[in-house]
Amino acid sequence: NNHNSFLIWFTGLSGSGKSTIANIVEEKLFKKGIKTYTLDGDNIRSGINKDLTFEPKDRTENIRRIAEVANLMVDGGLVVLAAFVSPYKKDRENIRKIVKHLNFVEVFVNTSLEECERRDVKGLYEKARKGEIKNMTGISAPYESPENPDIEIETEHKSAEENATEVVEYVLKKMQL
Ligand code: GGZ
Repeated sequence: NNHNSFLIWFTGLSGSGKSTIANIVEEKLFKKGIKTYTLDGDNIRSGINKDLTFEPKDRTENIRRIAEVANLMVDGGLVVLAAFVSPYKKDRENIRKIVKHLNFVEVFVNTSLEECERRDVKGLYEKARKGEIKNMTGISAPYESPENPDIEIETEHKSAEENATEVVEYVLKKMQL
């Protein structure tokens, strides 16, 4: 294990901006010569976790598998960025147990439901309001906000660029670079 490898975990509602910020963080770390990999719904729920739904027990299993995979990647020396709704406090606590807690940074992308619903990039909120999809986080499924995240991000008055810079500075400080 390597003290310069990390798991940076972004949690927040659908449409909160997790992936957008994670992608900018990745670019900034790349420019510093740091090797990264981003795990998100696009590469996980279409592959290793394509058997899982959005039912509570499947979300728990989703997060568990991702944490195990991320742990292997961190062991391999990467900075891993993970962007998942990860709505349950218990599941997020389990991530800390799976990875060594010193190598774990929890980032709460705290965009309000109102704002996520206003953005509704994928039209999921509208569908959920109409009852066309069930278990939609914030509408028909819970989101348990982190009480003590390492970083809490506000996206309504701050740009993704500014927020990514904050995350990068935090991580570089932890790496003592
Ligand atoms: C929440 C859903 C749902 C439901 C599909 N609830 O904004 P997105 O589209 O790209 O991100 C969301 C993603 C959530 O998958 P995760 O693996 O991150 O969820 S969890 O950590 O809770 O397991 C959203 C889309 O999938 N999506 N249906 N019902 N988000």
